[in-house]
Amino acid sequence: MTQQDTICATATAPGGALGVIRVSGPDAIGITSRIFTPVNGLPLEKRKAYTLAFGTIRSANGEIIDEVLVSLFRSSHSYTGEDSTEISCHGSSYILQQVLQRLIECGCRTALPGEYTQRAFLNGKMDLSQAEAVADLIASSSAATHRMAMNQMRGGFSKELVVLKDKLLHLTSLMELELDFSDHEELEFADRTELSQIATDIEHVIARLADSFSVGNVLKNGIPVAIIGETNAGKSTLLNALLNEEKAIVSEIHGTTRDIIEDTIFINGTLFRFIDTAGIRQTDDVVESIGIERTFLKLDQADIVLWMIDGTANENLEELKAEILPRCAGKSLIILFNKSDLLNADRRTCLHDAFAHVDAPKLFLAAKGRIGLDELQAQLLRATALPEVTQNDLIVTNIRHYEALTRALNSIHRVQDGLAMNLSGDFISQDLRECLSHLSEIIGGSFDADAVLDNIFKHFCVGK
Ligand SMILES: Nc1nc2c(ncn2[C@@H]2O[C@H](COP(=O)(O)OP(=O)(O)OP(=O)(O)O)[C@@H](O)[C@H]2O)c(=O)[nH]1
Ligand SMILES: [Mg+2]
Repeated sequence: MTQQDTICATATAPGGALGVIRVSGPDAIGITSRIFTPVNGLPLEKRKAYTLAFGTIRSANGEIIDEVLVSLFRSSHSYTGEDSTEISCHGSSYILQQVLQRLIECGCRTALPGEYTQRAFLNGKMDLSQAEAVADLIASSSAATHRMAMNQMRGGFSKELVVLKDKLLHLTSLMELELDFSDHEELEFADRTELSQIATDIEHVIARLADSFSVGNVLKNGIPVAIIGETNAGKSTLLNALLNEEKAIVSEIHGTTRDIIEDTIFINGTLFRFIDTAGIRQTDDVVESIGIERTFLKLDQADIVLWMIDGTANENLEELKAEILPRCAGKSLIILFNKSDLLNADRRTCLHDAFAHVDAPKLFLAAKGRIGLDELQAQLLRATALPEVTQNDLIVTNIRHYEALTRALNSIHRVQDGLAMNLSGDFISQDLRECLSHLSEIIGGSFDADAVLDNIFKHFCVGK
């Protein structure tokens, strides 16, 4: 990919009244000018930046394709940092296709996904964490995800990291000073207690940021809710009822679901990710066994566990209890007695008694008839204690950032240990440099630029 190219792409979603085509690169204004005839005759090249020009775009044989407005941006005061134009056309996909074709005939190439934002990063218009926030902002679907992305895009996270890096540089320079001049007995160095205090301050900030990922991840991807239980209990029926669509196959055959099926929905503004799993039972079937292993994996990863019990079945529940309950420690467990449409009062009492000693909310439900769903949703909301996110909160939502922070945290822990053990400054300096380099990865400093960049930007939509 070279920035010498001038690129073009539609920046708006299809179906609107307007469609905007973006052109960016060294020849953006020249190429746009070749296909555009301004009504007042003044060519784009002679116009000032941030102005709008009204005119027509014609096909190669002179036929008018559309009447358009062209906005003009000159480097470096544009989104990409390059000369750019934005052509506002009528939103017909035919028109947009024709205009793109004209641009390509005149020397543009089609932009790759995320290439505009990638150029903005490469031209120093934003750092990497801000560039990633652009994608998050476009994808944001709730007030919380919008606030987190907006804060990150406006550089909130980057600023905190710059302060952190300054502190680390300060500590590194104190360490290296000690190394370089340790022969000079007359010189006094910062004592190790002071260095430890600086390291502890740094550790607190990195740990706080890394910890915030558990909230950030849940807000962005939904609170993981695993629906588990014996086969035929009605788990897939419940998933479908919650999602309001026939997502999972439902049948009276035991062992219908063999793989994980998941989807997200908002309940009162909170995003939940429901995970339907393979029913738990003894089986010789190899594929089903793999599915059941995955059920336990999802159970372990979930924040909330819905244990669904077929109220009409006479399974040995004690065995299941021994298997499931210890794994639910630290999670919110909700017990669901399903098929309540078939249960008489005695059976209900019997089920209730069997679970009397289990400290969890219990609900009678008929997933098939959508009975009890409102109460279940209320319980789910009660089981969730997400903090209110303000635009100033720094919450890490990106797994790449989280991983870099975790590595930085390990390095700073080694620094702290080294100081506590009075290790030589050489070792400590090495860990400090590693910590710095991990933090640099987040905003895009010293790292294998090409590989990481391509990986990040390929997840963007074309036109951004
Ligand atoms: N009467 C009644 N039947 C139900 C209810 N919920 C589910 N069923 C039926 O129970 C059977 C099993 O439902 P599924 O949703 O496939 O059960 P599952 O727990 O996903 O089963 P596996 O995928 O095999 O683990 C189907 O025939 C459903 O129609 C209910 O509330 N009442
Ligand atoms: Mg199922």
